Amino acid sequence: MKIGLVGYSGSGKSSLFSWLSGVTPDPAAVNSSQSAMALIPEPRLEALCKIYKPKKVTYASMEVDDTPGLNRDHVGNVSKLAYLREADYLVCLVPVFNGARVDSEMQAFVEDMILADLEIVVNRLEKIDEQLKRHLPKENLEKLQIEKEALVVIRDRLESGNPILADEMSDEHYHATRSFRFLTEKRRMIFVNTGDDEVDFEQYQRFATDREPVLAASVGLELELNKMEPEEADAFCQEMGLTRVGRDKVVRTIMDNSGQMVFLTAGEKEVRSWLMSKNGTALEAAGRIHSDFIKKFIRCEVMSCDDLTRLGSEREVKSAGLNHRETKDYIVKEGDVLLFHISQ
Ligand SMILES: Nc1nc2c(ncn2[C@@H]2O[C@H](COP(=O)(O)OP(=O)(O)OP(=O)(O)O)[C@@H](O)[C@H]2O)c(=O)[nH]1
Ligand SMILES: [Mg+2]
Repeated sequence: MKIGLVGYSGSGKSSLFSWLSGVTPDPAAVNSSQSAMALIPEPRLEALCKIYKPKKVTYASMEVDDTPGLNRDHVGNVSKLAYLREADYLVCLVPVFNGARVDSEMQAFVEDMILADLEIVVNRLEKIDEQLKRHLPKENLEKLQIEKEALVVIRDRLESGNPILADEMSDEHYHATRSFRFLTEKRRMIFVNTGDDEVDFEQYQRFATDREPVLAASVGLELELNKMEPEEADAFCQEMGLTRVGRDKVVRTIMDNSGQMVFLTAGEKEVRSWLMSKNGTALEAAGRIHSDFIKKFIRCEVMSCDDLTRLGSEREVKSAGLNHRETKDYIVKEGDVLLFHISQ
């Protein structure tokens, strides 16, 4: 899953990208998108290591994409937003540290996304109309007509200033248009980039809705503190009266809001955390490890990481009857430790 960082110029996207991934964006590539992996903090891995003493420990990571800054005068934003088509989830930065207002910034941003989607819809409708003038096989004709019907509904919504809502579309219309990967249809959150001296991060929750959760942190301050030793950073904050949100909370909130969760695998060779979609099945989890596992899946054994670390060994979990065998349809829970049985 790709997390697209988006916002107007100077909103702190590249700073957030560096802070989360530890990678400095290439200044020569500021006009396109750049991606890097951000490790997901996972204290439970340390607890599992004490039990298994593995040769290797691997943390799950999520892909974050830095994208070109949008212009406040809207010029050129349609092509800049094209870099976000591939993103699965949008983190929209609002630079409160330089005076931006959350509501007006988000309104402008949605307007830019509407314009970008509208351009795609209008161009495609023109092409469809040209094709419809030709003689087409019945099957192709019907397909094009359904696509046109769906795009007209979408165009009308966008022209009246409303984003596309996938859950309001019929299945037929959704399938006919989902390959466009409309920006206004993507799930998103607001990232309020506060001033360094912010102490009340919770106040920004008043802008949160079900569709747009809010997270606030001072990216500039966090990036600076990141360069220090942890004790030094704490002492500095205390002395200056500064409050930090911390990378762990930010990464896990983005992970959670984007609909992802962690499952674990553990053995003497490797202890590892993995990301998967919330409410995903054991088969999907197996596919995260190796695509071959999907075909070869027989069953999986499940323990909760909490039980395992509390009781101290697999044997204890088993003798307490707390492990269970599951089929491919099992809905994986956050923090499950999974062992897959696959055919040879
Ligand atoms: N005071 C303060 N400055 C910040 C913060 N975040 C970013 N900045 C500064 O704002 C400027 C722009 O930050 P970037 O991270 O490059 O912003 P961007 O969104 O990538 O900008 P573009 O790539 O031009 O769109 C830099 O000088 C940062 O040091 C913050 O939280 N507080
Ligand atoms: Mg940048």
